[in-house]
Amino acid sequence: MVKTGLTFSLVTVILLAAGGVTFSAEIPQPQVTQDVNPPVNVDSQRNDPPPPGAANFLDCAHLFPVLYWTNAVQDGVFPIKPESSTDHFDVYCDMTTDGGGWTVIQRRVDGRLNFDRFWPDYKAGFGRVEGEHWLGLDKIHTLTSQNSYELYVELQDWEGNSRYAKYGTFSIGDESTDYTLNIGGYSGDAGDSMDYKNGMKFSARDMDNDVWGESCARWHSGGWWYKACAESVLNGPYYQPEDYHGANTGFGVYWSHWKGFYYSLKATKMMVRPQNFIRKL
Ligand SMILES: [Ca+2]
Repeated sequence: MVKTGLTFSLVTVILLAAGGVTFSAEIPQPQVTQDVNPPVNVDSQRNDPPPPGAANFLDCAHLFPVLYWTNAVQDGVFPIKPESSTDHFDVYCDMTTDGGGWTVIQRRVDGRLNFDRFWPDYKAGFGRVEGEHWLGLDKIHTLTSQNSYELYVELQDWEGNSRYAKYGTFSIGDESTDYTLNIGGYSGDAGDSMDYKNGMKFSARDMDNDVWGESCARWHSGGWWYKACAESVLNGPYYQPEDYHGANTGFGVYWSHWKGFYYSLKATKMMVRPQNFIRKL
């Protein structure tokens, strides 16, 4: 294949996909730069209208082979349009972790973004996909209902360690189900801190769908799939280490099977990919 570089805003290619289907696609580029391996600028603003090719990609996995065959594989922001979505929207694509092709649905990295929000925010999403964000329950539903999806959860502590939890099955219902969670098939080295909440509805500060007499979302200060309440909460309040004092502070961003209930993590990333994603092209 011809190496196209990254200086063009659009590249048109025709490729033979792994399944033997020939198609053409216009590739939206995440950054306009002269550098063939540009660092991702998390503060960059995306104000340009979507490229014509935006509607071609159902998720980051769908886009991955196109980048692969043009030697343009890199993490970055791309517009996608899931099958039942009425319009395109930007997502952050992790094209390098565990074979790539992941569409990021949640990210905590520095605590700049407040996650203690009401139902409409969790429904629509908040933050900017270049940095900390919640993609939004409607979009997560739209994504995970167009195919069979898996979930990858990446966690970092303050001592430089990383762990992950991968779930072979992940989807959420639509709003009529209060975005009920369907999750299973754990593997990884972080421990399974999501299984307990399988089949649970989503709750936020102003929407109590848990099975506890009080509100888990208010108790934990973040929207999540609570039961009574949870073995992990990745949308809890973010603490710098000097501000966090275990149980005396309360819950933060935690994954109990790795660090316990009273350890607030440095970084989290949740991302989804179709189960039938072909890692080796
Ligand atoms: Ca309750």
